[in-house]
Amino acid sequence: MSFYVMSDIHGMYDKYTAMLKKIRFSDSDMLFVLGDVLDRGSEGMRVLWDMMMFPNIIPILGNHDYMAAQSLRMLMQEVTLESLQKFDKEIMTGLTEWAQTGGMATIEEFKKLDDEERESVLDYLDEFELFDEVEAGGKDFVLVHAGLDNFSPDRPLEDYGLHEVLFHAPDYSKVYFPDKYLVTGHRPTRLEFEGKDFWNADPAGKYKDEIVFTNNHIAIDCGCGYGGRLGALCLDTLETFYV
Ligand SMILES: [Mn+2]
Repeated sequence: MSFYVMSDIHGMYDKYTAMLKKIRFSDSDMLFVLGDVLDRGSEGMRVLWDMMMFPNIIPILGNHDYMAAQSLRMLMQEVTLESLQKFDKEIMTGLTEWAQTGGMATIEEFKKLDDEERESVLDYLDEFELFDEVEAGGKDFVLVHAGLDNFSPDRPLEDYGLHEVLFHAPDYSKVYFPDKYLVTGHRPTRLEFEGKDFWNADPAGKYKDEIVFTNNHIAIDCGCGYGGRLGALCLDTLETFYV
């Protein structure tokens, strides 16, 4: 059996299924998906639906999955005087931010589900963990989508709040855990390590879009949602895979 991680699938169903094939994912393996399954690409719901069928896929929450879950629950609410009174600037800002960062693709797909499917998807999103820890191949790993903001070596992982693990990339120039690897997604490695051309897809292959190992960090977002690649890592062997 092997442990695998991938992250930031961003609705790219074909890359996700191709990756499962590539790593020969089996019932005895375990895969941690480090968030941002949804938004940007057009088939995030389809990826979620597939993940739900695997008891050995462990989902960890990303900021996009969180924003989507919050916003979709809001949109599903029946409009009443009471619901309108609760609708404030913060909620409006949340919806706008989500729409501007790829949420429309998710809404389009969500509309096509029936009521029961919508509930199943939202229930599944509620199960996503904020972090996980695993030992594989004699090494210890902390798995989180972005975080850990306001890091201190003395802080237990349970102490970090939602916003501290979802929205802020770590400082990759610093070692956080001398005896563990911190595995993160969230920021494409092309942005963090290769350049600053965040938005443009790159048909010319300017970016390598590779998993980066540095200072006991492993950054695994290979820009799948930006026209780059989906990366996966086998934790036991540290072997990398790309689609
Ligand atoms: Mn993210």
